Amino acid sequence: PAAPSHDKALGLLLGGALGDGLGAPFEGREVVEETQLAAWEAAATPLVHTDDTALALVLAAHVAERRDEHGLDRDALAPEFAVAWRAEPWRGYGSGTPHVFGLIGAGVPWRSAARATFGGQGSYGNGAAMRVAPVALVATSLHHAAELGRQSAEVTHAHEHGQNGAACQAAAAYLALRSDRRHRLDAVRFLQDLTRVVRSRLWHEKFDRIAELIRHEAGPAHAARALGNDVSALGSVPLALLAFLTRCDDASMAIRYAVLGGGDTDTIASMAGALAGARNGARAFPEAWTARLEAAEPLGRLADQVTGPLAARP
Ligand code: R7I
Ligand code: MG
Ligand code: MG
Ligand code: MG
Repeated sequence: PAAPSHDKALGLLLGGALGDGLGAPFEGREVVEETQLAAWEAAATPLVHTDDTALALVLAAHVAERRDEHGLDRDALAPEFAVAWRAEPWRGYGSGTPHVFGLIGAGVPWRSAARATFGGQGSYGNGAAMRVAPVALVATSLHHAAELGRQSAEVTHAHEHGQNGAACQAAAAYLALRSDRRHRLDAVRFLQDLTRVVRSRLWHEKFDRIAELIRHEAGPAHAARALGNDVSALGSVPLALLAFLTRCDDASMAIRYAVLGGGDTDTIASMAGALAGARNGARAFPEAWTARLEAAEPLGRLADQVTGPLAARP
């Protein structure tokens, strides 16, 4: 398939950063007041990003670099993540990931490092899902997107849920990129497609619940109770998916819905924002928001790199 349009590629990248920056002040709050969110949306201060976008930038650069191979190299990717964490450890990282990055930086192979946390089972956190959307920009099929997502997760998240979360979000980003905003998005069909690439009963149960919440036009607080809004992959990726699917034609509303769900707001809104931007394009977000993004320039260059003409190989 052809590369996605520049507007959709940029939308995916900026949407992720917008959700991160707009959600970050509310991370960990169970209740987010609409008036507080509206005030933060209308503010003019820079949207400083957290670990979510810091690592998405690394992964985006990694796949952009290998664009003509449509793949990723885990042995190179692991130290690239570790270097980014080492340079800016203050970006709000979880507890397990810095440990993994420290080991990788010390030369421990990523496969062992990723198994060294949480009693040897590895992390089921959402840290692999939160950074994964850019792999969809170079994926050649739905299955390929899920596979790239899974591979990118393996270097830090050994637990199957950490990996399933990344596969799910990567596949959803692929579907969102390929969807045409001039046509209604069929949420049931979208979830059925995800069922084919995320093969886990627990995840399928979440997909069923998402469909039901959409049918009932559930609000964010109710949805957060039904699906979870915590730092686990299984307890956050589904809410992000719902925020996108239920507000799929209004990119700003998708982010707003995700933040109002509370809990891991930067991460859930970042994942929802990437999907919303992938479907609706960068121009769907208010200019006043994107102008505040700390990472607007590097994200713009990455969108150019993945959609521009292929560089000639020596
Ligand atoms: O997955 P990870 O990078 O976390 C991402 C989150 C996002 O909200 C970011 O915005 C940032 O704030 O952090 O980091 P991990 O430390 O691997 O996982 C996150 C949390 O999930 C951990 O701190 C644990 O509380 C929990 N967790 C587990 N607890 C018990 N057993 C993850 N895996 C396990 C586990 O196997
Ligand atoms: Mg964060
Ligand atoms: Mg945090
Ligand atoms: Mg978070």
